Amino acid sequence: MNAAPEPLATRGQPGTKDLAARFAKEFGGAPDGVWQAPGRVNLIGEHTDYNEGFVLPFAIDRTARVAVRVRPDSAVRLLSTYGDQGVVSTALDSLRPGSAKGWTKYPLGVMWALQERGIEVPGVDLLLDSNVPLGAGLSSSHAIECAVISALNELAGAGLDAEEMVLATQRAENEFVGAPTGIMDQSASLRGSEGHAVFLDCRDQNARLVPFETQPADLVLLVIDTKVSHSHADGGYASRRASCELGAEVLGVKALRDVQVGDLEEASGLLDEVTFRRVRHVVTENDRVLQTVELLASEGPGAIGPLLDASHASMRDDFEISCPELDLAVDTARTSGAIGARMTGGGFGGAAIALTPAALEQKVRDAVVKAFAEAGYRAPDIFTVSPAAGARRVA
Ligand code: GAF
Repeated sequence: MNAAPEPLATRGQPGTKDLAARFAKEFGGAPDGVWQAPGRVNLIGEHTDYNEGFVLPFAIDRTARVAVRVRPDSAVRLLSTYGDQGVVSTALDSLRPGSAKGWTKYPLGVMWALQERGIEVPGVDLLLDSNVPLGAGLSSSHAIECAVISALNELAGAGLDAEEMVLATQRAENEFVGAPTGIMDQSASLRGSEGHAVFLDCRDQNARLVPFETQPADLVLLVIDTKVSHSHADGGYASRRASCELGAEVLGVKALRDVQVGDLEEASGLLDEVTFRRVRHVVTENDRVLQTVELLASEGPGAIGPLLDASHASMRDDFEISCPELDLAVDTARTSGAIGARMTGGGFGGAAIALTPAALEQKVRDAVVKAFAEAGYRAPDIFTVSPAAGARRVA
């Protein structure tokens, strides 16, 4: 019987040499290279990306890595260091939306999307390793896609820039994987930089790196993974997106990005009650992103707590994408010392973030663990993150 794989969240990651050695053992011979891409935390700006609005995510120091070697034919052989699926073999010309299963959807989706762009993708052998927790709202799937597209862009000599890679991975997610997601996650993974958040205008992909360092302010950013697993290919994400599109149509704008906080009163008379609340979340969230960027520059991270709290309340009450575990994590973190907390990512499960004075980190951790135990919830996984480098070749 196989031993159960160690949970991703607690795994160390093999060094690039170890990954290359494992590749050689599984496939025979050395890989052409090793590429890595990080997961992300979104500081603020949720469900604004597909409304052509603003987001402020950062790349984290948890990464997906791929060791890849070009083959002389059009076969693809895929293996991961976790799970027990064994080598999955397929052919490039047989890739169709819906044809792949499990984690292989992500690398194969990227290959499919590149071919759809007219890029001649070579057959490859590929070994994946990742320590981005799966289903935790930290974008484990985009980390895989961004590592793979970085590798293939180079190996195929495609010469895509970050903007084009963002669009190709979005197409892989939307059409091949079937998740109607926006462009935030892959933008953070591809454009991330140590010590910075990525301030992205999702209308034109204009990106600016914004310094975000918690240490000098004696703060830590805690991630509380509730272990409530979610998928954006389920109906909740798509139905929120549909509400936003309906709201924009009724209000006569191209996207909700074009609605300002001052327009909300008038909008309330034009929209049904639920659509209005969805619209209000997006409009106020865009405004909170802009305020966060300004406050980070003028006063530093210690000033953004109330905006994080307001963002969570808006997602809980107006957008209705939180869940009891996320609310408990956020409320407990706040009452035990965090200066601001919110769920992060698409919602319906996953993780919360809590900006916490370093001196109170243990108190917050203990309080959250205790509250989860008392509520009868699964024990959460709690760890700190800081902004890390984006996707790159590491060997
Ligand atoms: C998920 C999606 F992938 C992003 O595009 C974004 O919409 C996010 O949910 C919500 O802000 O992570």
